[in-house]
Amino acid sequence: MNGVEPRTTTAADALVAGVLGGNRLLLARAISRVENQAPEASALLTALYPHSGQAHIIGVTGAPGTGKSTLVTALAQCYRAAGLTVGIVAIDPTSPFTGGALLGDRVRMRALAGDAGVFMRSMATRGSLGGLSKTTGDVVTVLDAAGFDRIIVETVGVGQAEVEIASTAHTTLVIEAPGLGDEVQAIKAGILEIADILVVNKADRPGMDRTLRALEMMLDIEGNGARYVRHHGQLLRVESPVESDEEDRRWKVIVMKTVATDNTGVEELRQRIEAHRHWLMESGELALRQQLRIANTLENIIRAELNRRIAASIPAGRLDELVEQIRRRERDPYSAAAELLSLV
Ligand SMILES: Nc1nc2c(ncn2[C@@H]2O[C@H](COP(=O)(O)OP(=O)(O)OP(=O)(O)O)[C@@H](O)[C@H]2O)c(=O)[nH]1
Ligand SMILES: [Mg+2]
Repeated sequence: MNGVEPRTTTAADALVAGVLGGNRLLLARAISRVENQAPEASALLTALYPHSGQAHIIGVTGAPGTGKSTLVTALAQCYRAAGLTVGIVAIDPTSPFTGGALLGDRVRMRALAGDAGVFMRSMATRGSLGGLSKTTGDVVTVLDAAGFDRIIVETVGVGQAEVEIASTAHTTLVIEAPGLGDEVQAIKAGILEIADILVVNKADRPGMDRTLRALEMMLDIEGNGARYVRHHGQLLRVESPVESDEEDRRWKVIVMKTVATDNTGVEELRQRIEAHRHWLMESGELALRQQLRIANTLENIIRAELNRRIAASIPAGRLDELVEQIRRRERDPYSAAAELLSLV
């Protein structure tokens, strides 16, 4: 014992009591500790974890500017009207939750900010070194333990982020908007595979029908019943792979239209999310998603700890030395990696 341990535990205890007791200031502080990976973070998470597991987690992803933050705000208002509490995590360096939003959006967000049933948090993506997924999961765990009924996680859909959100969320919404060349983008990112609900936001904008049709056509081809398979980049028809009663039990991915700025379609979207939640529970799919989430959490924790150990145990300058030796072909990267790993 060096005296550090008990002090850390006490600090964590006070935060745990605050989070469980609904103290917003302590909740905000607890989230900061987790986000900054403070010394008490893992004691905090260990104590909070048994209180988590009640919230329904909703992932919201899509290309920049499709209206995700606006839609999340509108959705949160609908949940409040339905009597449920909402935690919001926005992983977004340019988030209007922290500034940059139009005045109308800010007024709406401020209305939410004054509501004890809503808690919003923006997280920066910079300097995350691949640990963003873990930190997000940890922040969700804190909000979950704090008792929020629904937790909405917004990420900008570029590359890996949208795939990761699907392993963090129970229900994943993919947001598209007219006129962004979305049709092509959606295919490229394989975004349909992760969507439980597809949303065309900005339905008041020109080109909406075209986007809607393109998405529905792709769903017909690719999703909902797997009547086609991909083979060397081509879609091939598979003859009746699914029994009809089995087909009835499947979740049907549909395309929904919203105008987040005036709430059009947002209550319908909320109801569809709730329908998905019920389907998850009744079909047994919820257990599968929980397994996926837990496996993902465990892997993230191990990865983060290994990264920390690697960074802590490799002497400063040794990596650069090795790189130079390898460049001169005096060493090879395989034995160099083995040498470095032996230090960990
Ligand atoms: N016309 C119209 N504008 C919208 C709608 N939803 C959002 N907007 C506007 O679109 C702009 C971008 O909205 P955001 O909510 O910041 O979009 P975002 O997807 O969160 O953006 P990033 O987080 O930067 O990727 C804002 O000016 C919104 O007011 C909509 O349904 N219709
Ligand atoms: Mg946003």
